[in-house]
Amino acid sequence: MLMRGGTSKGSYFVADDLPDDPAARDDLLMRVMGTPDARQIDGLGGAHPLTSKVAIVGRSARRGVDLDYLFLQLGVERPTVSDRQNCGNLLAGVGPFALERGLLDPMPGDAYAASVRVHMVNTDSVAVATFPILDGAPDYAGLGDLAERTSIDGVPGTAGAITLDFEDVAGGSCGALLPTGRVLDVIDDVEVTMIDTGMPVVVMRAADLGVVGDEAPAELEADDDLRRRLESIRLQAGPLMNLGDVTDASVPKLCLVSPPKGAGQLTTRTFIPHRCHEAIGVLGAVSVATAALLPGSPAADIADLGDDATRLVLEHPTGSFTTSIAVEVGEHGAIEVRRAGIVRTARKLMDGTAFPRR
Ligand code: NQM
Repeated sequence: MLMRGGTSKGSYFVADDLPDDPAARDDLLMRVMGTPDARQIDGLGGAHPLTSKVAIVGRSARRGVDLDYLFLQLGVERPTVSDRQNCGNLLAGVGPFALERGLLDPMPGDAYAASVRVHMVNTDSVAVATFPILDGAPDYAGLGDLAERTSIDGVPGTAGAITLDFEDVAGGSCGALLPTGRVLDVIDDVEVTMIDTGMPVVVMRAADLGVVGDEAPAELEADDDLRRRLESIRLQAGPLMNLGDVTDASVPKLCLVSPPKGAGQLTTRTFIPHRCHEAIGVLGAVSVATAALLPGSPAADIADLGDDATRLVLEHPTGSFTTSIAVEVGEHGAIEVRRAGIVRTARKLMDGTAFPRR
């Protein structure tokens, strides 16, 4: 099934329909998506990392968990399939997809919402996804009487709101919220925060890289000097973040922050890690928002925090993204992320048979 999940798009598969052997699975998926090819012309991929994504969903054997969700990022031009990052955007489609495929118990006819506990295999953490139901099926458009219709920046129109609440995401990839144990590090003379609240991100001031921070993604991508400096920082950050050699990895992401230009708390431009995101990733946003709440970080330095420090609005190239997180700094400086929640929408685009390239 082809679905839009948040501001991304991907192919969703039932785990049992794919080969068990990861190498055979990855080979099949590349042939389905048209990887490697800049245009992915011979497959279902959309020629951008945000549309070259796969979600693999199955019933979970874990107690207290309904579904297992494995996310795979497929390269576009390069023949890569990576499970080293999560995707909170595709997560929005996981519950509805599972209901469509009979991986969840049928919903009573009068149900108006379903809550599922999803084990995010990539980071071994749990998210609770709540999505609207109408006549026992996913209510993508939010047409039910009790459904809330919402719009998310980066996606035209409105749809039924899907809430995602993340539990225990901190350190899922790096082993700790702050893998170096510090809020502030310096790489190539640039002050950075290396952080992981479900997505490893290097957060730094746009001004320290010689840009304003509100440029269009295409303009930033065309800046060869900026890209070279960012890649140098990323390659050094990898081992420091316990990610090892990240030459071929899609993490860590790189986020350039600057003072808000509109009504938000912080302006962001995120490299994922080579293309500049047209918006911002879900868990990427949670990581950046967490950094903005940590005194002494470059993000906190310039964030314009309002009265409600648990609700942060991050501005991005196509609008803004609201995060709701609660961070507690203990007596000895131990930082704990108590809660992280966001709202997305998702939509079934096509359901059918894919014909992989031979
Ligand atoms: O950070 C893009 C996206 C993502 C990942 C990326 C995401 C997340 O927008 O949780 O959603 O950072 O590669 O889909």
